[in-house]
Amino acid sequence: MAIHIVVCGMKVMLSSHTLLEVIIEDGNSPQNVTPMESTRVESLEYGGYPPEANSLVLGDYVDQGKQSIETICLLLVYKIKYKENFFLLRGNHECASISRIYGFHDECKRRFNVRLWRTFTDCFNCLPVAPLIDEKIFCMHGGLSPHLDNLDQIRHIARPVDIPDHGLLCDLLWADPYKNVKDWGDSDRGLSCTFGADMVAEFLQKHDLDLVCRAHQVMKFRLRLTFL
Ligand SMILES: [Mn+2]
Repeated sequence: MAIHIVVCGMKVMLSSHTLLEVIIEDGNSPQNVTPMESTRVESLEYGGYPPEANSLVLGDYVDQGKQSIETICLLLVYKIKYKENFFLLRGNHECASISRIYGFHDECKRRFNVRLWRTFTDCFNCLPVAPLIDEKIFCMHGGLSPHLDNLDQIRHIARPVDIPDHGLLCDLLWADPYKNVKDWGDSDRGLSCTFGADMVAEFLQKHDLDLVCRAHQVMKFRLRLTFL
């Protein structure tokens, strides 16, 4: 059953673009824009479940506890059933090299088999990486990238694709904002980079956007406006 859900989910993911473009119509705005790391599926209780509420979930569905299989399967089923109301994008844990080490591989092996984990990683390689909401709000799991000059670069990332250890796709999934540092910097994570408020302001102005929205760091109160 799980394999069937994953294969179905993979097809649905590939049918959407790498740069997801979501246009808000009346009653169509995402009530949930949710990083999964801190609260996981429970966070849907704040904004509502599909199809009554629309959700955009910002990645890291696996490696976060003992029931990652249930979490990712439920989210994939929501996506399969409510394609227009429910949007998933890729977190840095939706990757073979990370989920191999941080728990998801072992969970699949213990409860089912390694083949299931491999099928999941094939599906992860198909997830979209950066939604653009109403042409004004740019989202990703990690952050901005010094390699990102034009949003077409994201549109042109072909999938299935593994997450590389440097470059645009790596930064979109791994970069972090730094409050009191300007420009681009080295990340303590050992890959990707950090970016300051000046880089966000420049990016927003250049692309005529209002907001960058990301996940990747656990927030005590679910949400923090880093650069306001
Ligand atoms: Mn993350």
